[in-house]
Amino acid sequence: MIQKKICLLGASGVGKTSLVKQYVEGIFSEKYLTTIGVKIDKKQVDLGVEQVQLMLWDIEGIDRYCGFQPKYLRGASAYIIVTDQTRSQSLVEGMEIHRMAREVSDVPSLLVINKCDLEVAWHWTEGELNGYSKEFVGCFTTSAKTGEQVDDLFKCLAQISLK
Ligand SMILES: Nc1nc2c(ncn2[C@@H]2O[C@H](COP(=O)(O)OP(=O)(O)OP(=O)(O)O)[C@@H](O)[C@H]2O)c(=O)[nH]1
Ligand SMILES: [Mg+2]
Repeated sequence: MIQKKICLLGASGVGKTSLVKQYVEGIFSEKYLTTIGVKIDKKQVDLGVEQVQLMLWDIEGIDRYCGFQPKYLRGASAYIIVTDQTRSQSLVEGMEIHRMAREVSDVPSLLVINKCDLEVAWHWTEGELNGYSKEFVGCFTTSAKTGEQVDDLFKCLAQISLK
């Protein structure tokens, strides 16, 4: 079976670990345990014509305490930039991380707007968001809590990782 490495990048607390937990284990917890370093999970995706084993690299939040570490992207077939729609700054930081990732990798990437079960508390208009989305292969609005669009997101990642 083909194995594909996928990296989850983003500011801290946006829900990277929760998205993986929801996808792999089908569970969600309100408790916040920050990731140190990286945690790797696996899940098999059935794409009909092909079975893909995703290796999900859940990387610690990139912020003023933990800088961007290009080494994590080595060998990745795709990455996602996760943002939190209740925090404007998480999109600004996400775009900055995307810029840094682009310097070392040209693999396809998706923009993820997470916590869609909560009220939108950022000031981006649809037009501005479309502008940001243009820099990615696609954009998903997810909830690690309800599971909304979580399976679709990872299925899409499996598909783009094969290209
Ligand atoms: N309501 C809601 N809460 C969420 C969602 N995703 C994550 N959370 C909460 O947000 C907090 C942070 O979630 P994590 O998944 O640990 O975030 P992270 O991006 O892995 O954080 P770091 O490892 O520190 O970078 C936790 O309290 C989660 O319960 C979501 O979709 N909806
Ligand atoms: Mg985490």
